[in-house]
Amino acid sequence: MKTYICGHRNPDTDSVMSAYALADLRRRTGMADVEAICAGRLPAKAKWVFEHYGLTPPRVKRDVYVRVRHLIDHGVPVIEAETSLVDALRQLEASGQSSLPVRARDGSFLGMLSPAKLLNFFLTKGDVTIPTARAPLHKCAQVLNENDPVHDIRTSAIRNPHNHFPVVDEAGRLLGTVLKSAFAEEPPFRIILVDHNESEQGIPGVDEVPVIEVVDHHRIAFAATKEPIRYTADVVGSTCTLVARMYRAAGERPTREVAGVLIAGIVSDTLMFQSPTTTDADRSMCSWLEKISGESAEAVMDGMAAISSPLQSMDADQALQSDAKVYNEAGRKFMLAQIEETNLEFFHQHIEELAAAMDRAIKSNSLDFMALMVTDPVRGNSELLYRGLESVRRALPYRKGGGGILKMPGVLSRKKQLLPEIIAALG
Ligand SMILES: [Mn+2]
Repeated sequence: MKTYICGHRNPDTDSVMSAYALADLRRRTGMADVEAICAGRLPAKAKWVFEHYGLTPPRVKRDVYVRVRHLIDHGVPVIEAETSLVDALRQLEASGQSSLPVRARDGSFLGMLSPAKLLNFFLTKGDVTIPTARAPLHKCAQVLNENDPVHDIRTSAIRNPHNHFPVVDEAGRLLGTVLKSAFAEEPPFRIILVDHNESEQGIPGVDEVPVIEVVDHHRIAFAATKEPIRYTADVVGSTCTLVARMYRAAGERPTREVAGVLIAGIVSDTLMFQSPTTTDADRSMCSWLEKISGESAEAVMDGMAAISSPLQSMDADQALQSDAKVYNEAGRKFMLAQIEETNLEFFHQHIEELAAAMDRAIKSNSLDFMALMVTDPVRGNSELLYRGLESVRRALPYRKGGGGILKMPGVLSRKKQLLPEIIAALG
C-alpha cells in the first residue's frame, strides 16, 4: 500500500526537507511504496537545494482525498463496442460479474451489458454475432467521474440498487468499474506527518487517511488513534534534526545529497542557530551531517540566501528604492534605505554600483546625503554605505570597514538605531 510523507500546508523548507529525507530513510528500512509530497507550492529556497544536489523535489499535491479513480477495480473488464455479442457474453461469464460496462468506439460509456436485458432479445432475434453496441444495453443511473471525492458519493452509491458503477474521466471516456464493495474498504493509501501534527495544518483530506507515523517538534494536538502509531517528538529547532537522529538510531548514513537536504532544513528553521528555539541537538546533528555532505552549513545557508537576495535579483537603483525613506531634519534633506541580505558578501560585490546609484538619487532628489543600511537579520548585524555630506559621516559612531563601508554590529533598526545617530550627527 502506498504511503505518503507530508509536511504542513504553506510548506516551509524544514517541512519539505524532513519529508524528503524521511522517505529516503523509510525506503532503506524496508517500506516499499513511499513518496514524499509537498502540500503546496515548493518554497524557492527548497527548490534551490534540490537543484544544488541534483535531486528531484517532492511532487506538489494539493490534497489526499480518496477519489473514485482510486477505487477502480482493474480486474473487471471493459467490453469494446465492436466485440461480437457472443464474445462479450463469454467475457461477462468469465468475469464472474453480473454486468460489464461497454465502451463506444470514441471511448465514451455506452451502457451496461447484463443478461437480464438480453432475454427478450434472444427470444425474438437471437443473433449473437452482431456487435455488442447493437444489442440492448441497460443505461446506468449513477455514472461516476474519476475525480469525484469518495466521501461525497459514498452514501448515494451504497443506497443504489446496482453493484457496479462505470467510471468516466472529465472528457466522458469510460475508464472502468467501481464495485459497491469498494466503498466499504479502507483508503488505498496512508500517511506519515512531518513538522506538524494538527490536522487543521495538514494537507486537505488528511482526516480521511490513516496516519501511521508522526515526526514533529511542535505542540501536540493530535487526535486519538485507533491503533498504535510511531510518534517521534522532541523540543528541538528543526524536524530535520529528528530525522537525522532517526538515521543514526537506525544505523544508516544518509548520502551526501540527503545530508545536505537535512542541513538545509536545520539551518533554515533555526536561522543558522540564531533562533531561540535552537538546541545542542540541532548543532550536533548538523555537524555530523556536514562531515557526510562535505559542505558547511554556512555554505548551504548562503546558497539559499542568494535565492532571496535583493542585490542578486534587482539592479542597484531598484534595490535602493525598494525600501527608502526621505527625512528632513535640522535643515537637511536625506534618504535612508534599508535592504535585508542574509549574505553580506552580496553587498560587498555590489558596492560600486550601489554608490553610483546613490549619487544619482542624491542629485535627482536634491538630497544632502544618503545612507544605505544593509542588514543581515540572521547574524544580527548591519553595514552602512554612505554618500554625501562628509561632516555627518565623520560624526557617526561606526567603525570603518573595507570598501568605504561602516560596520554596525548588533544594529538592526533604521528607525530606532540608525536615525537617532544621524540626528545626533547633524546636531
Ligand atoms: Mn519546523
